[in-house]
Amino acid sequence: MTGRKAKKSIVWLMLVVFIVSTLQFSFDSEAATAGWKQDSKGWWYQFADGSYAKDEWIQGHYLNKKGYWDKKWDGVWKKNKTGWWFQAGSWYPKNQWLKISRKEYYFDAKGYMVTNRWIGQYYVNKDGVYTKKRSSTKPIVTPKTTQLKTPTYPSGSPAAKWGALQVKGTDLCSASGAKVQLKGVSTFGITWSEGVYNINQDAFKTIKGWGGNLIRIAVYTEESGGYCSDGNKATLDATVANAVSYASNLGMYVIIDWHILRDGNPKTHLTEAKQFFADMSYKYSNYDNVLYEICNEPNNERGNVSWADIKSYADTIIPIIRENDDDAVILVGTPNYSQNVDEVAANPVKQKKNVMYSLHFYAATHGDWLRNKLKTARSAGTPVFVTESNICDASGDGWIDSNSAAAWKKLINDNNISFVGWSLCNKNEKAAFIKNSCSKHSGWTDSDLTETGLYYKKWFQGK
Ligand code: IDC
Repeated sequence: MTGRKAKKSIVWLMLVVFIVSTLQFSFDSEAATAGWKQDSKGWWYQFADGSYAKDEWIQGHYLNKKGYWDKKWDGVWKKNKTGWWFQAGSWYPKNQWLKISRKEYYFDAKGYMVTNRWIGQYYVNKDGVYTKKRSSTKPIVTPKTTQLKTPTYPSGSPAAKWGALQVKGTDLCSASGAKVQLKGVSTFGITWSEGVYNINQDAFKTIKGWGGNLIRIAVYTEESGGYCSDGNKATLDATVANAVSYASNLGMYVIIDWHILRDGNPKTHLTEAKQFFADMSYKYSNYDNVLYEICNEPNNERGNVSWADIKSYADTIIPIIRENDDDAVILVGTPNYSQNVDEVAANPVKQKKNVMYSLHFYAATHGDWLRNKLKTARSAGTPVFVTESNICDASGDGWIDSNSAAAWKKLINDNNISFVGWSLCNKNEKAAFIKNSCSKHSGWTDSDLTETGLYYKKWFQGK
């Protein structure tokens, strides 16, 4: 190497070092200066990580495939009765994905933004935003239902005020994060006329008038007329649909309850359960007021059913619901007729988001020992929802224990726990809300109600 060349290389080396260090410097400083940039070719947009926007919209401006602003495609979100679309100049997207403000949206054949649905392997949530991908193009269970449009809840109603509920810690909360207490009634089994009689708009309105904000629909599985025995599925589906629409028209929340009982093990009718929840969660994925109770009361009538068995069932059903609805509240039954909520904490379900666990009490049978399970569960971080209860004994008849009822009420109210009373019927049993002598199917006055019915009415009223 000649002297001159050596000098030259030192100069080059110094230059390289200088460039590298300024590059380093500029990368660091880029972090602080993300935003619009301009060069001789036009405007472009840089992100905090140093990368730049291309083939996407930022603040309504289209950055083309090379990353430069192309004014003629400036875009804006628009909305009509059918839904949202994105108008970019004179064009709007159809049957395609679009990246807007760093989020991926899908637009249907008519150009409307799609919500709560799988587009092939990709899922868009209720805001229309792509959130997740599954490994296969096929759903776990293909729904056989049609997805319904987002309902409009009456203004000021519970569903309009609170929106899509969420679980935070052990609490049920509104979409905006405030603690809420759902309180309501369960229909009697929709498999029977006593149940169906009181499923009508006025009946639910009467409950709402008492301060109730929740209806639970008891879909028995194995009992006579049940979904998995000799019941007519189409009729039962229609009854569920009616009940959901009445509740939704009133802006009340509604639990679709897979009422296992005699079947004991939730896996007894696993195939039907999978299809049922695929169907319901697809149909109602746009409904913020629908909750899913996946097994009423697991029990040992057909051999031991442990929490591990229930958990394994839940870990099968929850992903099926989540494929269609990524945020609905899901209620999971617990061992021994939904009593052992204290067993959950050691081994909760896999997908924990917006999952709560059911506790059922019948005050005359279940005393301090069951209240203690509730306390233990909550202190261990388990969110509990009382999806069924009564002030009488567990047979649904027998006697009423006012002291135990008062203790339950206090514990539940003190902890803002959501609860449901069993049941809205006039059957000749203590658990019924309506006197056997009353044949009205709505608009019940105090003299039409049983001791149980009056108790819950007052409870809803905050008395
Ligand atoms: C009962 C009804 C009763 C009906 C029976 C069918 O009150 O009229 O004949 O179901 O098996 C539960 C169950 C709920 C029971 C209720 C009262 O979830 O289905 O309803 N109960 O026994 N758990 C504890 C009590």
